[in-house]
Formats: sequence, structure tokens, C-alpha cells
Amino acid sequence: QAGEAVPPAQRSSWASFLKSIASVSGDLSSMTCPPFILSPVSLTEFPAYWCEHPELFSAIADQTTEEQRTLAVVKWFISTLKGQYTSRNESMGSEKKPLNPVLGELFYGKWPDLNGRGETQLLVEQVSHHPPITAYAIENKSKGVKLIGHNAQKTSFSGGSIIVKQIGHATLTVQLPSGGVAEYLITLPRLRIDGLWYGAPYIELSESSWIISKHYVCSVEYKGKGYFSGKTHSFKATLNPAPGLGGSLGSHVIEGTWHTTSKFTSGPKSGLEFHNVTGPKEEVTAIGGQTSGEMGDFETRQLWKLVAKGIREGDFDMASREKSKIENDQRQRRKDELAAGTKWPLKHFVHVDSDPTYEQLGKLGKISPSTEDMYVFKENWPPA
Ligand code: HCR
Repeated sequence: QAGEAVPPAQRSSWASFLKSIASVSGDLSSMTCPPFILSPVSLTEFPAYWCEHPELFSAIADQTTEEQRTLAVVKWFISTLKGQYTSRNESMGSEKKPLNPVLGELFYGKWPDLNGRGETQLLVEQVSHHPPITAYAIENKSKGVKLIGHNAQKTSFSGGSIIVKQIGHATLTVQLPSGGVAEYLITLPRLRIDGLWYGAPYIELSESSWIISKHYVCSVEYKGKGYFSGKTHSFKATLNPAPGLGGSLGSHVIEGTWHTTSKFTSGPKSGLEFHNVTGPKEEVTAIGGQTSGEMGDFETRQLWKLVAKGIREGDFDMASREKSKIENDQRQRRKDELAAGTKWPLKHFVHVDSDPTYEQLGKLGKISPSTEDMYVFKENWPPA
């Protein structure tokens, strides 16, 4: 039944929200939603999902051949999808609308060194507000593995679902014992948000994404219920040596469901398990980014503290009052900058119009668009 999962008092505002998304497409982030669908977590915290399995991230550095390293990158990538796309359903009952970060919002975190895997650090900065763009750097310095990326979303409405095209990409680099660096270009899947009619949104992934290095081209195709395996959250990863590199590099096909397990279905390891995320995950520890170790006013959990408290405790008047204070402060800052002819300075990233790694590796997978902008990490954190 329509609105079944919506608290009765919020059904009419949910219906108006659905009507408005059908007509306003592009950016959902600033739309007003009924309280039941609000999440107390800002989008700047989402890049932490890339490292819910820090041991898989660090294991990339422990591989000795290109083939093993590529398989380790694909295994880490597939293992991040459960957190990225289903964790709000698990923790909050359905997909929710995250807090819309302000320009310059920051989030710092880490995963500790356990069992010799080394510490992994996370840094996130909101580098644009309109449209919302989030840049991140995740690094395990002792292992020499680093992920730099940014993401934005373009939304549209089709057949009762919200379609989210992810814009942006990530590059994973690994320092090799030989002194060289292996680079992997990672592109992002398309999302379909279903279940809106009932007020219980959830995500299914569609189309494909790529992981490309100069040795391997891996496409990951996503399908939901009723396609290749008939199961929700299905994927099929096909790894082939880059053009001209056949020889000693093997091809592999891996199939399964990204929120549970998968196995090799073709190639030398056929029949063996590939990934398994049915066990526990490891949440990031948020840390203060200031030299004193404290959180500054622009750090996510400090900035949104009272709004998040209001949402968690059901005090939506407080949440909305505190949110308006943040928004008014932002409006004033933009006005002042305009009057002074200045621009908000990014703290950790520099925007550039094109990314040579994306262009060169992207050609191997024939990905589109053929060029994308990027946010170069200034490598200025943590302070020495
Ligand atoms: C689309 C989405 C905001 C963006 C979120 C992204 C794409 C952000 C980057 C992460 O790496 C992966 C990721 C996961 C989320 O699933 C995705 C969010 C899901 C919903 C949210 C919309 C802006 C909110 C729509 C409101 C609905 C729930 C009614």
C-alpha cells in the first residue's frame, strides 16, 4: 500500500516530496523531506565506506604479481559496496537522506594498525556546495596504498524510481617494492532508488563500472532481481589483460552478490570463493583534524552536532532551527566573499580541469566521458 512505511502524520508531506522529485531533477540534496526520511549523518562521512575492511585495503600492497594485485584491488572494491549502498537500510531501516554538507566541511578519521596491516587515514573535504562535490584521500602510509577521489551525483526520476548517476572517479595507487607505482582508475556504478512508493527506499546498482590499470581492464556489471542470477545486488566482474598484454596474465570472471559472497566462474581459479562480506565490518574512528587533536567548527560531527541530535532524538524543531543557523551562516559567508571579491579557499585539494590518469587508463576500457576534472590532494595532512 502507498506510504505503508511512512508514519501516518507524514504521509501527505511524503506524497508532496515524491511529486516534487518527479518534476525537479538534477540535485536532490537541497530538497526538503519529511522528518522520517532524514539521516543524522552528513555525506562527508560516506567516503569511510571505502575502508570498512582495512585489511583488504592494505592487502593490495602485499601481492607480488600484477594479476594478484589486480584481484586484490577488485576484491577490496567489491567488498566496499555493501557498506556504500545497503548500510543505511541495516542501521536505520531504509535508505535515508543524508545531511547536505556545507562548502569546506571536513571529516577526518582513521582505522588503527592491527595485525601488522598498518594505520589507514581518512580525510574528506566538501569542495563544492552547488553542485555538492565531496573529495577524499584514504591512505595507508606504511603499506604505500592510497585512494584519491571525488564524487557528485546527478539525479533524475524514471518509472517511480530515482536514478542517480555518479559523477567523479577515484584513483588507487600502490608503491611497488621496485620503486614504481601501480595506478588503478576506478569508476562508479549507477544507482536506482526503489521502494519510494511505500516510503521504504533502498538501492539497487545498475549498468557497469570499471577498474583499469595499464595491465588489466576489469568491468563490473550490476544487475538486480530477475537478471543474470535472479538475485538482488548481483554482479559479474570480468578481468582481461589490457590490449596487447595477453601472455602470462590470466583472464577471470567472478559472479555473485556484492552484499554477500561471490566466486570465480571462469579462469584458473574457477569454483573458488572470491569475496565474502557476511562477517563484521570495521567502522572508522572519527578524529579531530586540528593540531591540538580537537575538532574544528567545520568538522562534520562538530558542525552538525545539534542537528544530528535533533534528528536522532526526534526533536525536529531543534534540528530544523540548528540547520537554518548553519545555512544562514553559509549564505552570509558567500555574500561577504562576493563583496570582497574572494573565494572560499579549499584546504586539502586543488581543482584541475583534467586528469591524465583518467584519460590514459580510461581509453583502455573505452569509458565515457573521455575526460573528467579532478581534485588533486595537497598531501598536507596530517601535519608533520
Ligand atoms: C544518492 C544519495 C546521496 C549519494 C550517496 C552516494 C552516491 C555518495 C558516495 C558514496 O560513495 C556512495 C553513495 C551511497 C548512497 O547510497 C548515495 C545516497 C543514497 C540516497 C542519497 C540521496 C541524495 C537521498 C535521496 C532521498 C531519498 C532516500 C528519498
